[in-house]
Amino acid sequence: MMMDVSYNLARISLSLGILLIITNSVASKPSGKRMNLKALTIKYQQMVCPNGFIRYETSCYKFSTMKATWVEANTYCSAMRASLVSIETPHENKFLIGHIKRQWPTLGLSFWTGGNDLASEGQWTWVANLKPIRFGHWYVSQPDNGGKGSEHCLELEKQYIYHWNDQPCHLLNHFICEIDNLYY
Ligand SMILES: [Ca+2]
Ligand SMILES: [Ca+2]
Repeated sequence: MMMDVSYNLARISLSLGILLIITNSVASKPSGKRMNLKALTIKYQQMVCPNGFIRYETSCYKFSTMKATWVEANTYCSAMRASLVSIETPHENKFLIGHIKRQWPTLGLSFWTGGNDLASEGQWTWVANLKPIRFGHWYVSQPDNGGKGSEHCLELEKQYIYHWNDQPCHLLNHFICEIDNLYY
């Protein structure tokens, strides 16, 4: 009886071993079809943004049509599997401002971004990844932590031609959500 059990276990081990060898050889030498499928999947993900979002480079953006506090805006973006926008390059900044100017040439709306120094005064980070803000497009003399030191959220300010400004987070602004890298 023990012999039988050992024999069967040995057979199972052998079968598993062969299966592993086959699996490894397939994985290490991907066929053309496998590679094409992966490339197609990535291409598809890069082409598609959810409804209401627009594409720029590797991100999708949604410009809100309503106003909210910074915290409400952040919650709204999260509900769409997005974050308040992180503006990490001059190109990205230029695209966002260009879009606002084209879409709302006369209305002049200010927009919340994900920038904030809520955790530590003067230490500006993006809410999406908590990374420090490196690139900056602040208006002259901003950030000034005005309003008796109550400005901890970063907006694109209409009065400053969409340069960056720190503003009290409880004020109502339009806002921009971003899905970065398109792997949502
Ligand atoms: Ca970004
Ligand atoms: Ca300010």
